Amino acid sequence: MSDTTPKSGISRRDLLSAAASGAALVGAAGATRMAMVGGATGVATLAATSGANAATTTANAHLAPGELDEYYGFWSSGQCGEMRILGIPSMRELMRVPVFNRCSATGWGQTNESLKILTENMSDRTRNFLAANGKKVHDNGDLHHVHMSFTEGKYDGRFLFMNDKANTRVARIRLDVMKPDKILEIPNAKAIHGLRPQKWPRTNYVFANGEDEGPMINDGKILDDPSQYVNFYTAIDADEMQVAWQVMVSGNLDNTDADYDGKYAFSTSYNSEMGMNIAEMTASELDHVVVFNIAEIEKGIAAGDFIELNGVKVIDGRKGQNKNYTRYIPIPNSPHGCNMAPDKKHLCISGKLSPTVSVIDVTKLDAVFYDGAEPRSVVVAEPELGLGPLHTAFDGQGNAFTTLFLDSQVVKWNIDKAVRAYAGENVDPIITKVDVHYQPGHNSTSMGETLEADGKWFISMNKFSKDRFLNVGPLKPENEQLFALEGDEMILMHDGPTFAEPHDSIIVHRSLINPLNAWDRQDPMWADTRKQAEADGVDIDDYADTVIRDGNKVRVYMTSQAPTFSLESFTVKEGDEVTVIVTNLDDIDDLTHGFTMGDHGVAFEVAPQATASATFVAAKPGVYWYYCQWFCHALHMEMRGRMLVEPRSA
Ligand code: RUQ
Ligand code: CUA
Repeated sequence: MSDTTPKSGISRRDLLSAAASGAALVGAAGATRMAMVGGATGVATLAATSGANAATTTANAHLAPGELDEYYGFWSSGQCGEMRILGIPSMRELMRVPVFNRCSATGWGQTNESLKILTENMSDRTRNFLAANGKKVHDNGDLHHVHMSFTEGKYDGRFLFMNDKANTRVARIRLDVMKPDKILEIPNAKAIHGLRPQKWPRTNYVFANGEDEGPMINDGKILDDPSQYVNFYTAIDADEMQVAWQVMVSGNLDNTDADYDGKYAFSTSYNSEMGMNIAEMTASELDHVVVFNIAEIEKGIAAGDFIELNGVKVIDGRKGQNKNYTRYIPIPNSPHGCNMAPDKKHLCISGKLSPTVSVIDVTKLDAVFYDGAEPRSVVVAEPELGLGPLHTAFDGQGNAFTTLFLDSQVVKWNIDKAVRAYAGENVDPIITKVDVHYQPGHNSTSMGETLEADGKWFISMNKFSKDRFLNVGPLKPENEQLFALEGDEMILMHDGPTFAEPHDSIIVHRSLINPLNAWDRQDPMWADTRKQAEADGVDIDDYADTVIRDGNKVRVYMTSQAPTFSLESFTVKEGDEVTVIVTNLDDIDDLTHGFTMGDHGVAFEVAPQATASATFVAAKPGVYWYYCQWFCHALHMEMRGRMLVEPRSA
């Protein structure tokens, strides 16, 4: 890596050597800031302390073969762009659900059904950009935050929502089939990072943070003039999956959460300076939390107090806007995590570059909006917990757990005691600290972001694994550590290596999740395909072996039933655009087939009772075997057929 010297005059080497002297981290905020930048080097000094927590416990994370987990874990995957499903407490990975990525196994990003979902809410600007690059969809995503829909502060088992920071998108997954049904490109905003569903009265909105600032209209007319850059906060209509409104704000938006009253939503903001490099971005000791007043914003929209940008109604909620849409609460220092406690009252803002968590009493916000109270008057505690606090989770019994990135620890602390200490009482809010391995980011507790937080399990999602596993080369997995929560103790039960890079997770009791074993034949996923079949006079709910020629378009309808496809072969002409439509007539639990066209880069999954299709141009004359790539039967290898591509001249 080159040792570049940024404009600020601080070289990368300076930053790294500042971080290396670990003892210097405590104290001056400036030193802490540098330590964050060079955080990776700090890891080297930490010794593994495995076994330190090996206390006896009645909790059991080991499930015997065949035993089912009590909880579902829904995991983000960061730059992999998929969502993952784990069983908790076993930490077994149960499924990967492609969302923003392209998946070789399932055909996500290739089947016509998935392409529709990936492209139907895409802007023309993006469509044209992709076409110029020979593509229909982005092949990557950066999925940080997965959260479930709520009804009255509790998970309601309908949908999961998630962000794509890389390409500014939000997706929704249906929990009945565990597949995305909507993917939305967010206009105006740049890089959707924090994302949370509204908790109360239900998830009418999904709130999404735009992390990077840019020109209000980003068409190349304004480039290197940061004074004209803005950020956008987006409220998405969760039922329609369309943008409801946006608020223009000052400062980068990082993480977000909503209250349990349906009144306010919140975002941490780590670059109130609107700086363009690290020195500028971290110059000020105080950044802020933006509070969004949902009813006032709705009123403002209804009253016409908005501008329209790319088809979206945008309210101006920047600092100094002098209206009741937003308030800016000063918080030290580049705050990151934004977590609403299940006591309905306390919002915990993790200080990142400050060793503190700022606790906001949300019942005091009305006074700030309507009675001119000082913004900081809502801060009712600011316990000093350790270095690099990033995210906070809750046990539903008044306690909080905060990850300390720099200290490689998790601290359990009591919210009420922190409030009393802030008021002057001589109490220590810290209950316990445990070492984690290493550099934790997010954490989560079982049901912890809902009114049903049960305080049984805790996950620390650690960015570094170092020496925890067999060495697999320079690229190491991350490490996720599962703790049982018992009384005041946190007992380490399990290390789970994981591929790049789950940021966040939720742990949901299995009683709330009840997916199908086979698709409903009328599922909307393939509604367009069904319409085309009807036009072609083909009944896709029944045995089909029909080839329809429509100019140089050829539609090949076939069905799968272990161990055969209904078509043993079909013939097309060189240059034909071929669409293969496969319906899986098998309805037995777990009897998935697949369709792979050899040497054509075409493959997709067809689960029980599903229909799926893919389109390609038959540009290579010859004989090509297609086969089922999902092991389905003793005669699975024999489940194949031929595509004969006649040369054009013939
Ligand atoms: S962030 S490690 Cu993308 Cu949720 Cu805090
Ligand atoms: Cu069908 Cu393998």
